[in-house]
Parts: sequence; C-alpha cells; structure tokens
Amino acid sequence: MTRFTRSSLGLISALTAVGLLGACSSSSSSPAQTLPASIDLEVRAVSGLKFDQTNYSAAAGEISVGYVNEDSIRHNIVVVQDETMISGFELQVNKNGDIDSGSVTLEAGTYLLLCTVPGHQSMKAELTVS
Ligand SMILES: [Cu+2]
Repeated sequence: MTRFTRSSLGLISALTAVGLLGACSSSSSSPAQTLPASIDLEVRAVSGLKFDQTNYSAAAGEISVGYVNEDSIRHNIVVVQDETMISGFELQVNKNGDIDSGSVTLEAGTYLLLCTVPGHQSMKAELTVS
C-alpha cells in the first residue's frame, strides 16, 4: 500500500514536469496548422470531454487519421478492439488548435476510439471499419 502510494506520487511528479516543459516550449511559435489533404478519418475533440461524433466509419486498410483539438485542454486518441489497444498508434493534441495525424492499419470490424487522459472516460466513440 505504502509502496503503491509512493510510486503514484512519483508518476504524478514526472507528468507535472513534462507538462511544464511542454508549456515552455510551445510558447515560442504557433504556426497555423492544417490537416493533411489525404485524411481518411477526421476526429475532433470538443468541449465537454467528448469527440465531435459518437460513430465514425472508415474503409479497411491503412487509414490516415487526423485529430483536431477544438477544446482547451490536452487530449489523445487510441484505437481499441476487444479491450486491446491497437499498438503503435496514438495521436496527441495539447492545446486548442493543435492538430496531429498518423495512420493505422485496420481490418474490417468494430473498434472503439478512446482518449486515455485520466478523467476522460467519456471520450469514447465507435469506429466501424468495412
Ligand atoms: Cu481527452
């Protein structure tokens, strides 16, 4: 119990340090960001701890995903199937206006899109790949 508490505090300290570094480096420049033209799936994080839709769809294969932050706080996005995270894919947007993009290869099926930032359990949407 004691050991668990100590390691939790250590983790929180580490996260805080990373957050402070991020805040410092991001103030130097803020170029206008736009989504790449080849996005297959666009997801927006909006205020109220949710995505802009509750259902998304995409074609099977390599899917180019764009993630736009329309909220004021940090969010990420991962893809989950049968409670297992699809490895090698995570997008992160740290502040309002941030855009991240990347690709993930998915077979036809039903997936969940989740934000794994603590407290953001409500950021959940279904992704149908066909
Ligand atoms: Cu979030």
